Amino acid sequence: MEQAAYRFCFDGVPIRCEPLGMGHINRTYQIVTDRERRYVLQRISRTAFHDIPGLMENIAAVTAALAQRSPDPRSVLRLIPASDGGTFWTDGEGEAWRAFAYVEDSICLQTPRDAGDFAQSAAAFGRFQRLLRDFPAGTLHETIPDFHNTPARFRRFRQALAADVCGRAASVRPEIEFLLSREEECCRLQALRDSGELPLRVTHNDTKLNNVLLDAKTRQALCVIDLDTVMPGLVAYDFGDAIRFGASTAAEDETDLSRVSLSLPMFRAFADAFIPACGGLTDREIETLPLGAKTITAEQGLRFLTDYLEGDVYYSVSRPEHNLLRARTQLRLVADMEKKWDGMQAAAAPYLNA
Ligand code: GN1
Ligand code: MG
Repeated sequence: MEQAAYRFCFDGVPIRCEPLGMGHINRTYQIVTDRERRYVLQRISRTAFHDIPGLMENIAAVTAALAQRSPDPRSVLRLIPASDGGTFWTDGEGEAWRAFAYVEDSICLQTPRDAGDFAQSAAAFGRFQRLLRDFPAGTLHETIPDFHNTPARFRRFRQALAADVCGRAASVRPEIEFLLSREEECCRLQALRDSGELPLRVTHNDTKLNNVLLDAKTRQALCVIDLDTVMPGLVAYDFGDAIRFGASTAAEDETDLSRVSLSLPMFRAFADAFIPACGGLTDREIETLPLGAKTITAEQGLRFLTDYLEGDVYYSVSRPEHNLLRARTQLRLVADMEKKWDGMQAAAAPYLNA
């Protein structure tokens, strides 16, 4: 990491470096230079991303398009070129590094303080999508193929189950049954995508609350970050992933499952800010937003459980059962969504045009 810190066109010489953020995939550091400039330095996960030039091309193109369409420089991530002029630098071990300007006076939340914070993240993700409406989606590389293809996620899950390389499957039977019994419903969105009933848009695909920066003073939405998974997708994915994380009453790895539930007020606050900010959604898209929340939550449970079965190779974990704990919170949330299904649908209904 020390080496990487000297390979970018920073203003000044790096004098401090410390870990930053709570991402599960890349390693992130904050760099401070002798000219008191701050930067974000990231090592991009090779486990998650197999086409790093393609990924960086996406980020360069998307940030350039956003910068053209938004006047405030703090509202868009700014890539810092490597000393050789490239968008990333590869070290002697083949690890790829990139750098961004640090967005000054910003905060990144793990939990919303109130519905206002959550609505701000909704406005930011909605705006992100609206600004990229005319972006040529076909030019984007698919950085993780089948990222939110739920049927494909179920196929991989079954493979992990059959291989059971860590001998963990027998101890998670209830979780396995829970997911398999919801497979049909959770594959519906993909069918609507395949049939063209739902339009493809440029989506972020990882819309956790901690992937938005808010202004530290005003708590207004500033900037959408973590652009690794910007790809063509369904609006329901972005809605769903945001709800799964930010409208849960507990953390993603809460150990006391009785604390995990869906907050309907938070769900409504998100829908009320997100739908208008996207603008121009079709009725079919609006109708399927609750299904997006359920599908992405179940899919996330499936992904955590798959990683648990495969021996924790994808998500960073800080204890042995971490992925299992995370999977359990997701399933608990799905079960609670089933109880609150009518309320979820009622929140989207006022936005239908017809
Ligand atoms: C990962 O990198 P981070 O922590 O923002 C993951 C998301 C998951 C999330 C679960 C590329 O996001 O898809 O929803 O963890 N990103 C990738 O917290 O797999
Ligand atoms: Mg992130």
